Amino acid sequence: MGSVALASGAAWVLAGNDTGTMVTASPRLYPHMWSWDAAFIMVGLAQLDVDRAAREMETLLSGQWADGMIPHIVFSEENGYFPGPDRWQTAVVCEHAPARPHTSGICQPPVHAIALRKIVDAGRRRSGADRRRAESLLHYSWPRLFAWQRWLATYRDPLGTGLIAVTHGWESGMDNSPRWDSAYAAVQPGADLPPYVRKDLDKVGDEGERPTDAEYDRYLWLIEEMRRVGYRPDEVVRTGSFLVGDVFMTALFALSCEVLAELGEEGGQPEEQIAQLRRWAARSRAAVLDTRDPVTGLARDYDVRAGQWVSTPSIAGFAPLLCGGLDPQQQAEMLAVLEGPDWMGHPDLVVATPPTVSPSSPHFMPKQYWRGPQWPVISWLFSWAMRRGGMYDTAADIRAETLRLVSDGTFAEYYHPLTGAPLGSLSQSWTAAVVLDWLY
Ligand code: 9WN
Repeated sequence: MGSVALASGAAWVLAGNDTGTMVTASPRLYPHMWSWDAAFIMVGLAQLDVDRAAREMETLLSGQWADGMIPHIVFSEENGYFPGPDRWQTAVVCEHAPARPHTSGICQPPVHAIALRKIVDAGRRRSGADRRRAESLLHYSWPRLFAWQRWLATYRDPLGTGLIAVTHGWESGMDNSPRWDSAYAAVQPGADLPPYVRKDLDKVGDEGERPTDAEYDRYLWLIEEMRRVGYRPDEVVRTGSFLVGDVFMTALFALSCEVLAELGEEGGQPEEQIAQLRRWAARSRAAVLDTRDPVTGLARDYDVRAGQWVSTPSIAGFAPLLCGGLDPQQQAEMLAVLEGPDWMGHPDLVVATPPTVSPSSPHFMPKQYWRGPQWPVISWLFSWAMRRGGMYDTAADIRAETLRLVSDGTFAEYYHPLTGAPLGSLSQSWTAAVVLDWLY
């Protein structure tokens, strides 16, 4: 499929998934708004329609909790996803959760400042109404995104080092990555876990593309633990069975603090808050660099409950390339590993984009969700951050190769790295959105 057809196909996917106030993450599997999906969707919408992109941000922020957390799901009126509002019961047990819209009680990676950057830039490139809309969105969103970053810095830095922790694998956005296997192995679902029925399995081509039932029991048990402590962020961190310093999330936190600080300078926001964002960014960037494995040089997560590093290699190992901070020599070395034969340069890959797990690893499962497939949205994120960090060649290569991967026009959630077959949900909004950004 050529670029024009691909761009119209991508716009068609976003229009098809648009309920009017939200573009759902996908038509059947995910009929709601997911926090980090929404940010990438805004990046695509900004190219098409600044006002529509701005409304997407407003819908997301309508679900923001009173304490600043942006929840990982803002629910639509659809009933096709489990766990839905009845299971989460956030507004029933937590005073910070809005009564409407219904929301989940955990968060996802903070990439929203990037979306705001894209909408503001798109508005400024145009004139009149678009420019005014973007400036007023900046004014409206900035304090809210600041509150979101502050929530993470306040509640999710249990070690006090700037390494941002997740309390559920879903918060990382990489639900069943082998990064979380050891931490999940220690989660013992209680005998009183209320029964449930999954709704995801009949919506993908093959059940083997989704997490297992044993994994789901743990996902649901962690939510049950949180519900029982009223989703109070300090209690969740103090008592939950799962607490891992997530190096990928931390890098995105640092990156977003910088981007938000820049937007704040342009938009005349309070100097003290801008300075605070820069301090958080510096601290978390340093925390990312401190996680590097002395042998492989790759960044690692830290299991706070077990008190140990998680050395399982995954795409998250390259987190320093997202937030910067490496010296030129170290950066060149890390890029060489990423582009080398264990990762993007692996001879069996159909396209040279980062797989979520190295095909050389014993953990590699080529069609299983976050255990090996290539995710176009992750490629976009690396490419965007690399351009920002001056790694132009790799950024351009990743863009070109991902566009080759998605030229089948299915806009799949993820792709089989050894065959290029589309996997998971088709017509996935964030895949369409990042393609649009690349083609405009
Ligand atoms: C749970 C929506 C989301 C993405 C995540 C991806 C997947 C949900 C699920 O779908 O997670 O949050 O039910 O599998 O892992 O990154 O935001 O696209």
